[in-house]
Amino acid sequence: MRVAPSRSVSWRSSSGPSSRRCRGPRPPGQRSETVASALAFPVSFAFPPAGEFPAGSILYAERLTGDLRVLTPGGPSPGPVVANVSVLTNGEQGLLGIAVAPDFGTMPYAYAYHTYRNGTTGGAMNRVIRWWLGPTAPPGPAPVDVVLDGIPAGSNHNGGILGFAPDGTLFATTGDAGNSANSQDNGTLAGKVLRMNPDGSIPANNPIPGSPVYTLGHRNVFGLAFHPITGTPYVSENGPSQDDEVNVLEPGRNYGWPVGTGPLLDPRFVDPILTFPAVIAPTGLAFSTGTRSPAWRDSLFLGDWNRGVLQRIALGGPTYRVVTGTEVVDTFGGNGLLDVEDGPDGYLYVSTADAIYRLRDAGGTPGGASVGFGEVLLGIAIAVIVVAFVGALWRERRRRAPAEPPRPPAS
Ligand SMILES: [Ca+2]
Repeated sequence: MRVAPSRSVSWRSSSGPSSRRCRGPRPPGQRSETVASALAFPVSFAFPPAGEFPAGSILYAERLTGDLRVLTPGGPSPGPVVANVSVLTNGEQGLLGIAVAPDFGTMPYAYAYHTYRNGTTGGAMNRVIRWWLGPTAPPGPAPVDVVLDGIPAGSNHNGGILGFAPDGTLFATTGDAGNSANSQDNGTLAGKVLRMNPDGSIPANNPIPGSPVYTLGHRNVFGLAFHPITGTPYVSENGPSQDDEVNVLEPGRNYGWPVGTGPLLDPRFVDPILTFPAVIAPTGLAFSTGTRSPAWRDSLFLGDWNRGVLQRIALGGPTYRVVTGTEVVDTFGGNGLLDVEDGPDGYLYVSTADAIYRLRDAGGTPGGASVGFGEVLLGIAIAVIVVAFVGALWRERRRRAPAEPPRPPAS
């Protein structure tokens, strides 16, 4: 068993890349097209169902301002502010994660995880809030409704990713808040993955009665996704100077930090399904539902901050915990990746420090999929080439026909 050194991976921190750094326009990855640029650290984004916002809209969070903004098709970029919450932004703090309620059409709540100054302790703390974005909301910024409070904050390791499970419960990832002992202590919400009802109450079937703690032993989690078939949560996890991980969550289980990292082969701990020996600083995680790219269906997609790489992780085995292959899908170079999401239009989306991109599909057209503008243009181009080719053949045949020798009679 290895005891991990304490050196931390500093991504999103004030000492590392941040939105404060002056960046010029950067090209997207080779497989991606720009959805919106000149954004201010869109650390997390989500797709609200059509209703309060036009179909195809994207809600995104700005880490350093606490603004929730909306991109609408054909609308301005950056998008207008629809909600705001005050944030502390030391190190990796800020407005860190957002999610929209699964029943957003009737209950238009946007959920957020942010760092703030707690009035009682006077110190930094993380919490989960929600904003009502419905038409009946009073004028002005949407009021803040606290869902879960009391998550310890540090300058680094604040976690902050939100996601709704298929059963409608809300998951939140945290970090050890700079104190690794937190991760093995179920008396604190730091170093955990948390599960709650949308109103912040504790689900009756949580592993620890009355506690939002779902799993323990995490160092810092920036990626969360639910398997499309099993509904099981998967997370990406930042190791110290080695052993970044992808883990499958089992309720009540221990993922090892700080006792060790990577595969520990110890029955007390759940080993990762994938370990990266060198530090990549893993970030967003999403499953593709594959309506655009059948070859990607039910694959896991992982972004990272250090390399700016989006990779596909193919899964197999009876419970999809066996990694059957990995491949780099796109590279963004100096653009570290933040969030990765599967869009309602069937395309994968990623965000970097200043933009949101959409990935073109992996090839193959599934039945029933709508045809995009680019595909129509390609079809027209192919048709023009075919018509021109056939026409040229026909003219050539007519021109040459008189000179052709008579065919020999069939024997
Ligand atoms: Ca681990």
